[in-house]
Amino acid sequence: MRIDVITLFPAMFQGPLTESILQRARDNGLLNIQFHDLRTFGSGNYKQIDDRPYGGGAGMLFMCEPVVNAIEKITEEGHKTQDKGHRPHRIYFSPRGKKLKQTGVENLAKEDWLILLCAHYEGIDQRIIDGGWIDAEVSIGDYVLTGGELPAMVMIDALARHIPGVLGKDESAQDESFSKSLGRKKEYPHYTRPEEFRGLRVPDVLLSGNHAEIDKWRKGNTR
Ligand code: 4GX
Repeated sequence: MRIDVITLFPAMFQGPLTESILQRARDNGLLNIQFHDLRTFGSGNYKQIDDRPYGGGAGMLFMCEPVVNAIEKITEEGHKTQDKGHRPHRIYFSPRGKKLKQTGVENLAKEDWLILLCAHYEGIDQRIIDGGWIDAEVSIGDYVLTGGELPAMVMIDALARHIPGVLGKDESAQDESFSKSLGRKKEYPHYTRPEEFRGLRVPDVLLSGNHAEIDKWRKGNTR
């Protein structure tokens, strides 16, 4: 999967996306993430990308021109290596968006090209959405963050796990929380050695070796 991220702060993505499973996926060519600094699409000596809202009020908004130029340039560049019928799925992160759920993550993992727009301040000029440059407005939860960068990282992390080959055998996404096999419920509790810790025992059934009973116990202990 190719993911193009539009952000004013590409350095924020260093760390979360350069360790462990995600870095391994990038090294293996399963995940190709490119960052695009919105500032480079700004106009004038100051490379302006934001302005004050019409009607007044606090905060600044990303302007139409730099954002649309960024989306169009990324799309055109992509068409040099992929055919033109190939369209990126363009996502904008906002608390107004549709709540991200595991089923949505699984569907997104089927895409092979995403553009993620990370806004700061009060968001973006609505005409970027109304004009058809955004396919989906997504929220990661009902709270307000300082920008769309953390939501982008959360989405990339959640969907990378569903790209075939990203998880190893021991990291399978099969029986985990919200999976189809667990009826979209939250996972059962887990225990490891020792059998007793400060008087707290591991449930007997898990030590029994009876896999039918263990399965029954696990299915009965989801939430
Ligand atoms: N889930 N943020 C977007 C800018 C903004 C402000 C107001 C629209 C209206 C968020 C979230 C989130 C912070 C990203 C504000 N956009 N994004 N940003 N919760 O809080 O996705």
